[in-house]
Amino acid sequence: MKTALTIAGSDPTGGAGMQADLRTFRSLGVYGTGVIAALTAQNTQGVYEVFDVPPVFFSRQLDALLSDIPPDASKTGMLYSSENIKIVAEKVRLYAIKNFVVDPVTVSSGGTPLIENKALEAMQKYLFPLARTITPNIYEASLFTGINIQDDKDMKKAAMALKESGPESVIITGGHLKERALDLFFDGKEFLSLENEILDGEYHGTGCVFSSVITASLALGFDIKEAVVKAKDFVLSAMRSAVPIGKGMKMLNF
Ligand code: PXL
Repeated sequence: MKTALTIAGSDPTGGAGMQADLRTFRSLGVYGTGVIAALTAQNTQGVYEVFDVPPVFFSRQLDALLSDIPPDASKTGMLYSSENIKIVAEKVRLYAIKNFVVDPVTVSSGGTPLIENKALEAMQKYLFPLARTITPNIYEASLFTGINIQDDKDMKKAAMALKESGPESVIITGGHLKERALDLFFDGKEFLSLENEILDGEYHGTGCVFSSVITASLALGFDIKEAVVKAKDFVLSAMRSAVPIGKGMKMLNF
């Protein structure tokens, strides 16, 4: 059986973070393993507190797991600290991790920071160059490039700028673009745009599930463009059947 590793934060609601990543891997027939980088106290209405796993223990988790189960693909989610980011970079090299997907998680849907301010630079400098692909949303792409993304032209500029940071490819997810829901893929040569109708309401965990479908698809041997198309379809259908489990945001259903 193919295996995929998620290195991410815990979201007790199950809608985002490690819990959502593992559920996504499972639903695609991939065996999921997980190393926790941070904990959150949250529900469907918001994130109330964040606790990052101490670097020494974080490192131990990765060594124990990776010396035993080499993943066919891996992804990162909420890593929180620059120390933890540097540890991930070190282990990706040490264990020759392939199909490494970086979801540069920065804030929760409600606006709570899920990364230290000073760690943004570390993420771009140490993790982006190791990545098969990175999956920022429009907000994150703006943050990393300084480009205020308003339309598809700005998205292309940001994708080109992000490619310069060293990943093999870039996927900017544009569910939050005004009036359009557009995802843009760029591999340094060609652009691929995928558009769909805007769905009303607030959904929790779309970014985590999107990057997890990409990761599981790479583990299964699909190429990156096939993985992007699968991820878009998977998230859309999970949004269409989303369920109001708690009092706040709807949860993806798949
Ligand atoms: O959706 C981004 C995200 C990632 N990881 C964790 C989260 C969230 C959003 O709340 O809680 C742990």
